[in-house]
Amino acid sequence: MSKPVAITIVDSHTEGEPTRVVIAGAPALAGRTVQDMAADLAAHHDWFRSAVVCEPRGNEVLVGALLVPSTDPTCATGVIYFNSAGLLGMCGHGTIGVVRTLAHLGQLAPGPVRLETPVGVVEAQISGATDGIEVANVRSFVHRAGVTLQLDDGRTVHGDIAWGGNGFFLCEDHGEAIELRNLPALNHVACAIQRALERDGLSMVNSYPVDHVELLGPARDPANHGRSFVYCPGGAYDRSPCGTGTSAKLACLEAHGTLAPGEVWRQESLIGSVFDAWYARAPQGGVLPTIRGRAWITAQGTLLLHPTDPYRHGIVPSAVR
Ligand code: PYC
Repeated sequence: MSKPVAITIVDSHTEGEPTRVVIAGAPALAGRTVQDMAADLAAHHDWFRSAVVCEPRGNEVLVGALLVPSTDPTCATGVIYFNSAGLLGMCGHGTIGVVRTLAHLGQLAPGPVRLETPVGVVEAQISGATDGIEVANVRSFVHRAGVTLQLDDGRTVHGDIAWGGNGFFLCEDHGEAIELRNLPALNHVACAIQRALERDGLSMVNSYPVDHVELLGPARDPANHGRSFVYCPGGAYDRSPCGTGTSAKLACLEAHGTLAPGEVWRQESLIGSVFDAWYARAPQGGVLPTIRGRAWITAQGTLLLHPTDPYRHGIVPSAVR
C-alpha cells in the first residue's frame, strides 16, 4: 500500500478562533510574490486547502495559514490564509496565531516581525507587558458608506462597505441581539445580507468580494466599546472579534469622526473575547489599524492523507456521492 501524504501542523486559538499553521508537506507553489503563490494555490492545489481545513480533519470555523517564502527582504515569511470556502485576503486572528506558533517553535527573532500576505505586508510583535500580540494591519478604508439593502425576508438594513484586509458589510440596524443564544437569528440575517450584496452586485474597489458580514451592537462589558458578530465565507461565525473586521470597524469610526487616532477601541466577540484596537491616519486616506489579542497553542501533529481514503482531500463536492 502506498504511503500517506503527511502534512505537519501546529494548531492554536486566538481569543477562541482556531488557526492551523502548516509547517511542512505543502505542494511547491509557482510565482514570485505571495499574491502569485496564492493564485497558484487556488487554481492548481485546492485539494491541499480542503484537506487541511475541511472535515474530517478540520471544520468550517478553522483558518489555515500556509507559510511560503517572501521575496520582500524586510519580511521573515510570506503567509497565505484560507478556510473551508477558499482563500482569505488577510486574517488578523490568524496572524496572531502564526506569531504565537513561530514563538512556540523557537523561530521568532526578538522584536517586530514582518509578514507578506496576498493583500500587503503586516507587522506583528509580542507585547511584553500583556503577552498579547499586536498586528499592524494593511490600510483599511470605507469603500461605500450608507448602503441600503432590501433583504428577501422583508427587512431593510443600512451599512458601510469597508476594507480591513477582507471585504466587510458593517451593519447596526439589523434588529438582532448580539448574543450567543441568538445565533440562529444572527446567521439568518447575515445570510440574507450576503444574498442581497450578491444580488445587488456590490463588491470592493479592488474587485475583492464583500464576503464578510459584521453585525454590530453595544458591548456587554462596560470596559469595552462594542460587540460584533462576524459571519465569514463558508458559513461560520468568528469566535474572536475578527482582526480584519475590527480594522474595517476602525475605518468606519474614523470616517464617521467617532474615534480619534491612537484612542483605544475594545471590540467584543459573540463569545465575549476582546481585541484592543487603535489606528493612525493613512496618508492616502483611511486608517493604519493595529489590533492586539492573545493566542494559545492547542495541538501539534501530522495530518495523514491515505491514498485509499475517499475524504483525504476533505468532504468536498467531488467526494460526496
Ligand atoms: O481575524 O481577520 C480575522 C478573520 C477573518 C476570518 C476569520 N478571522
